[in-house]
This record gives sequence, C-alpha cells and structure tokens, in this order.
Amino acid sequence: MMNSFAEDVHAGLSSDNKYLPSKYLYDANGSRIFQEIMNMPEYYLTDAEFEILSMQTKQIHNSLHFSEPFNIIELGAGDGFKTFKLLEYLVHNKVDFNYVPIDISKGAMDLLSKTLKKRLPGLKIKPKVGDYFEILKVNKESQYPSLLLFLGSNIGNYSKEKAISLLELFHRNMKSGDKLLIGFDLKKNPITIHKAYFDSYGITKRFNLNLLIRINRELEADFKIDDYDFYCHYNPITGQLKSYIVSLRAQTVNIKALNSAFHFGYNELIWTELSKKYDLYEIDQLAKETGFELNTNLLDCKHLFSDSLWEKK
Ligand code: AVJ
Repeated sequence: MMNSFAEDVHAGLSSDNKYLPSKYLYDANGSRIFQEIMNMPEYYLTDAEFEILSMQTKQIHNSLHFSEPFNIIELGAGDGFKTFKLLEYLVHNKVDFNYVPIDISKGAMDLLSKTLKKRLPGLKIKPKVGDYFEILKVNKESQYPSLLLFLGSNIGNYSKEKAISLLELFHRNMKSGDKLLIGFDLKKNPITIHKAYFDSYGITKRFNLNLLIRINRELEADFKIDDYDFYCHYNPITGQLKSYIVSLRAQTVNIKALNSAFHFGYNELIWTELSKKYDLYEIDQLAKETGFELNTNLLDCKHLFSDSLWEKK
C-alpha cells in the first residue's frame, strides 16, 4: 500500500509538467526553514500581518458583534505568534472566549499551549491536532458564535478552483453570524514580491530543495541535491508567484518506495508552489462567489497585506 505522500509524488513526477504539492514542504526541517523565511526582512508578509493583528485589535473585536462566550478557531495556527496580540487584548479586556488553535503538527500545538498558558494565564485554550475538516464539523454544532482565522496568506497556495471549494467548505461548516478573518497578500510592486521569494541568502532555495531531501529519506530515493537549483517567477498581471526546482543536468532518479525511476531533462522544472497575490476587487469577488458578505478589509500602513473579515449571513 502506498501512503498519500508516495501517491502524490508519483502522480506529480509522472506528469508532463512535473509538480510536487506544496503542503509537503512542511516536514520538521521545512517548518524550521519556513521560520527562517518569516524572519527575513524581505519577507514582508509576516511583519505586515503582525502589524494588522496588533494595531487593529480593537476594530476587529468591535466588528464581531458577538455575544459571549464565543470561539476563536485558528486554522493552521503554527507557532501562533501572529495571533498573540489579539488574544492578549481580549484577555486584558476580560472578554469571554475560547481559543481553539488547530494544526497538523502536534509539536507546534504543544509548544503553543505551553507558551500561551505561561504568557496569558487567563486564556481558555483548547488546542486540536489534526486536519481542520473534523474540527469544523464540530463548530457547526457549537452553541456559541465563532470567529475562524485563516491567516498568513495560506489561501495563496490554492488555485482559484481549490480556493473556492475550500472557502465553500468553511461556509458549509459555519453558523449564520459566524465570521472568517482571512489573510491575503496584496498585489504590489513586482520587485518587492520577487525579493521576498527569490532571496539572496538562499533560504527559499533550501526550503524547496528540502522537499527532495524528504523524498530521499521517506521514499528511499537518490536525488543528488547539488544537481538542482531553485527558480521563481512572478506574473504581475495574474498575481501568481510560482516556485520551481530546476534540474541542472539530464538525470534519472530512482525512488525505491515507488518502484520507479524518473527522468529529468536538462533544465527541466518541477513546480513546487503557487503563492497567489490578490487585489481588493478579487477579494470582494471571491467572498461573493463563495456565499460570504465582506465586512471590512484591514490593511497594514503600507498596504502590503489584507486581513479581510467575512461573515456568513
Ligand atoms: C505559508 C504559503 C503563505 O506562499 O508566502 C514562503 C510559503 N513559500 N516562501 C507563501 C512560502 C516561499 C508562504 N505561505
């Protein structure tokens, strides 16, 4: 029996235009490298969203119009760093709510609960480990109103069709009056975007090549990492930033767990990630197409990023 990682690698590398799904970038090493990315000054997304979530806490709280207690459910919470200021504001103002961070990484959730229990002793935190579909089902049955958080421009990894079905899934599992705060990276000067992803330290390159290291380890493959490079391209018209691994030689790779060999041509690409950038019109359209009402777009002072507050009517 093949697991889903094996199946997805097989499908991606057998395709005419080779690809690997971006969700596999986040093994333990990949998650650590992603932390390094977030710490680069060029990766403006982290600072911009942190500014929104720390400077506009009051506006966010006031726009909810929730009865208490309510739930804050964070999908893909990770280290929860971005959300801290919002939680802190609510706790200090004696707002009655449950914080439910969800992540596939148990390590991340253990660390987050430990840190938050220490730094915000008044916080009611109920972390969940797993994929968020199960937890969303539970939300539908909750007697309390909920705010869903889907931050960090994670929506950017989804194609238009996949973004729509994900948002429709959120919508189906929300109660009337529930809200969704969703992070979008905005279209901007293309040079700024290019610098955030094609960094001169080579951190994003390491982040991508780590996927080959993971395939070597988990699927017993023999990728020679030095024979591959990283490339990314931003199209300012469509807002699509696409990342690739480049094969620097014509070469064949054996993947034991797949019982297969794959040929890579000279300069052949493996597409690894889509990071879609939006404008405010597209955000509005996306909300409408998926049945939501857009309440407000909260932007940072440089207008690099938007946390958009949507409501299920
Ligand atoms: C975590 C998906 C939002 O697309 O900007 C960062 C991942 N990839 N640098 C993004 C990422 C390369 C990131 N997201």
